[in-house]
Amino acid sequence: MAETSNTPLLDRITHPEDLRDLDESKLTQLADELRADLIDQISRTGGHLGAGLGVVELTVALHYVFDTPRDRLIWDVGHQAYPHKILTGRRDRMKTIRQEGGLSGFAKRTESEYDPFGAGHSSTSISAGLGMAVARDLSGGTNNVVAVIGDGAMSAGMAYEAMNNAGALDARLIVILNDNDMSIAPPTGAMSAYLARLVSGKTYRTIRDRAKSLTRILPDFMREGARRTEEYTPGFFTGGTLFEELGFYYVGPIDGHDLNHLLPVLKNVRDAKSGPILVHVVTKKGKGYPPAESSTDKYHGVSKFDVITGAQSKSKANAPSYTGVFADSLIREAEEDERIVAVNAAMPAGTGLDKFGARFPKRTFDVGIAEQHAVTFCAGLASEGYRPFAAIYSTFLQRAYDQVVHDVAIQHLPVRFAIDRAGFVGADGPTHAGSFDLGFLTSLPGMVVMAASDEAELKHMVRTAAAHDEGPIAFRYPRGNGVGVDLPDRGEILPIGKGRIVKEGSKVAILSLGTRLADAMKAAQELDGFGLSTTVADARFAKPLDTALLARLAREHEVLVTIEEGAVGGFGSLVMQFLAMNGLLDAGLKLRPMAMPDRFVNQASPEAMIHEAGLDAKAIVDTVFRALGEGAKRQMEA
Ligand SMILES: Cc1ncc(C[n+]2csc(CCOP(=O)(O)OP(=O)(O)O)c2C)c(N)n1
Repeated sequence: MAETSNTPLLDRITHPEDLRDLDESKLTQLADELRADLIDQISRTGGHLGAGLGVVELTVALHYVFDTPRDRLIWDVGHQAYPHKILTGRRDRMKTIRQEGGLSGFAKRTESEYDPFGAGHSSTSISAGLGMAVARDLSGGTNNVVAVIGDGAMSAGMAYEAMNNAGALDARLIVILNDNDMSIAPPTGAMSAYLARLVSGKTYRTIRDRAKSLTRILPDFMREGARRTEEYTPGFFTGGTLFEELGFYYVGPIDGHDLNHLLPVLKNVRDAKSGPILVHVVTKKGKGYPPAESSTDKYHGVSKFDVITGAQSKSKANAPSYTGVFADSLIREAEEDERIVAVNAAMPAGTGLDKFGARFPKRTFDVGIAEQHAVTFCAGLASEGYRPFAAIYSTFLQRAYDQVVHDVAIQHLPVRFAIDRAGFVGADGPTHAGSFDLGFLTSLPGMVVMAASDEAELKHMVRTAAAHDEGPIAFRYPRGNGVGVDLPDRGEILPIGKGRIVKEGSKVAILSLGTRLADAMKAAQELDGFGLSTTVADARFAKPLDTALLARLAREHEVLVTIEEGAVGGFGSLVMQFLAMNGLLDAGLKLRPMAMPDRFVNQASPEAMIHEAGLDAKAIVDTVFRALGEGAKRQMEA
């Protein structure tokens, strides 16, 4: 189709080079079109919306001012990078975002040269950017490095570790602090209050009074920049902030939705030839889409929705979510025991602790995106006789591993780890899959590790954890809804290290840990149908192992399959170790430990990921037949 003057600007842009050909006066129109396109696209697919809406103007301005991809642009977390994807050659594939074979919901190196660094977890961008800046300097390069980080992500220690290092190295690095005064939930903590004070101008005013004298010691670019920028940004000032103390030039706060503010400031910092600079940009999460702006979570993550009303489609679940069952069970226990306290790291709704917090506000702590601190904070609480539950997704607990080892496990402190999103999580893909917790927790001496096979089991495990004061204890459960079993009013205390037989058989045994139990039962029925009498057991505990049960299953069956939704090196590996060391493999038991494959599985529906990983009922049946020999199935079928 021929281009006319009515052709939307966005349709003329495939890459940022096209954007840079536009006259500056056209950029506001482009931003408006980009915002409308983003809303339209995400209404059809679902995904992260609020953060992207908040950085539309910033994205346009960054690609206009900087020479991407030569200049490196790093998006922290990457959930706000959808507008960036639209402007960097991926607009036609936005309809595939977060789906099998489609675009990732985060920045991803393998997806585009415009994504110089992948993410999914927060607060990594300044460190990565500093590495790139130092690499550039070592190799005599001249490109810019820009890291965009949110105020929520700024609550994590890693951001400060990076700034501390950047200040000392005096590296030429630009950090854009995208301050929308929101994390996934309203932000918590002193840092958030500090940023709010900067924006409201209380700190600013005193500093501004000093600003004129400060210009004497500013580098030339800042002096000129300050003079020019003040014409556009009355809030502009420099000097005296926390960021300055860390060795950054601080510029801001500036209005992140006004290109007349953004463009001159970004040009100034681009042309600066000095050390690290932090530009404090104030934006609104959900900007420009009223249903997002007015909702409490600013449409952080949405399912498909109606653009006119903003109404999101709801999944029809017949069973409660695991997260909900965890929250209800913990409330039930906390009613009986006032030493129970609950801690989350910027995920109150995701972990269900918003509900717990409504009931027990004084016993609930949202520590910000600070998983490491959350764990040691819990260790401190436990050391004083409290019963802390650290509710952290499996994937984010990875970040706090040393704290789990050093502060909790070595001191035998009874911290309870409620590990949500264990196993595949679907659309968020490999950065968010809960793959490794079984491996990294079961290797720790004294750690008790449970996995719930259904929502009633989860209830039991919450109670068991509450009652366990002998040392640390963890229980994992998946994303999504339970299987629909009846729920008791209160869970039971499970005997530590004891599994349960769910179905008796004689030739094949399937020992399942966690939610693979339903598929294990399905497989068993199929195997029974082939005349292979199959036992199914629910291990409940990955640690300590139920050694009596293991010995029995090993002695009384020809094939023993273990299955878990976790990486190699977890439950099955422990079982194998135990059986081998106790001579239980010597009689020829055909042991088949089934776990996730040794590669990162890309996003798809959780079922598709389980299939892809070879952990569904069919894969169990196939594994059993392979164990019994090539001809076994044909023989059975004959
Ligand atoms: C280590 C880690 N913990 C938790 C999360 C979950 N998470 C994703 S986005 C987000 C909020 C980020 O807030 P902010 O940086 O201000 O970005 P915004 O969404 O407000 O633009 C959180 C907590 C994460 N991605 N990584």
